[in-house]
Amino acid sequence: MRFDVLTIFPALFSHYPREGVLGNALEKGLIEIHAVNIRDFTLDPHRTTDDRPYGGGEGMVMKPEPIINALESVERLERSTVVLLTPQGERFDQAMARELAGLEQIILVCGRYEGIDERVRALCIEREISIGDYVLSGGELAALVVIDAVSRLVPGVLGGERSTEEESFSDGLLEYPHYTRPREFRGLRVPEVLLSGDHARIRRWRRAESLKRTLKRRPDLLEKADLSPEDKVLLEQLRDQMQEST
Ligand code: 9D3
Repeated sequence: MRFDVLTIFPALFSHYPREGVLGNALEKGLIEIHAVNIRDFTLDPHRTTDDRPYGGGEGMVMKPEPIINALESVERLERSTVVLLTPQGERFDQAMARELAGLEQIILVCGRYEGIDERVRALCIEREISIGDYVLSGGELAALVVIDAVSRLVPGVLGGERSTEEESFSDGLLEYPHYTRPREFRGLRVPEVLLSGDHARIRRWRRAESLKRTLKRRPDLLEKADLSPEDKVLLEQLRDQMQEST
């Protein structure tokens, strides 16, 4: 998977991806990240990337020429798409990450200021993505989020570690609680069942904890979750228990 990121802050893409899972993926050549400095594609002596909005108003708008020139400098692979990170985009989620992971190249355009000249959208942008309903200072952090989530789905990236199947959201539930040594920490003990060695019992306990957490914190996820008949019975019991305690 190849990511090309158009930004006025290319340095933001040098450190985060070099650590951890992404760092390993980069070293193995499973992913490539090319940060393209939009400022390098300005033609004026001041290297201007923004200008005042036609019609007036607050803030500045990113000029179209440097972005389009930067975009045209990027080598295009066969299966590629051009994405604009914007608060007006479609909400990014795991399903969208899976879809994007099927491509060979994702070109990510990061806006700053109030946004980009609308003609960049009209001419080049194939898809618009937002990572959620909060205000960021620009598209860069959102681009890193997309790069991280998509890279994890590239075959080979999650080598020895947990498979993608096992991860939260792949079956649509939140994860059960995790514990490691020591058995007792500041008076808090690891649940007995996890020390029992009874793997069937442990599996059932973890499933019940996942369902409990999801019901309590993210009931919206249960509608799309992958639930067995046993899960549904358990969920009904948990719902009844919640009713009793209120
Ligand atoms: C306070 C400025 N807002 C005026 C109504 C508009 C605005 C413009 C540019 C708000 C944020 C930004 C910069 N954000 C992004 O470019 C961005 C973003 C985000 O802010 N939240 C969630 N996902 C994304 S993707 C890109």
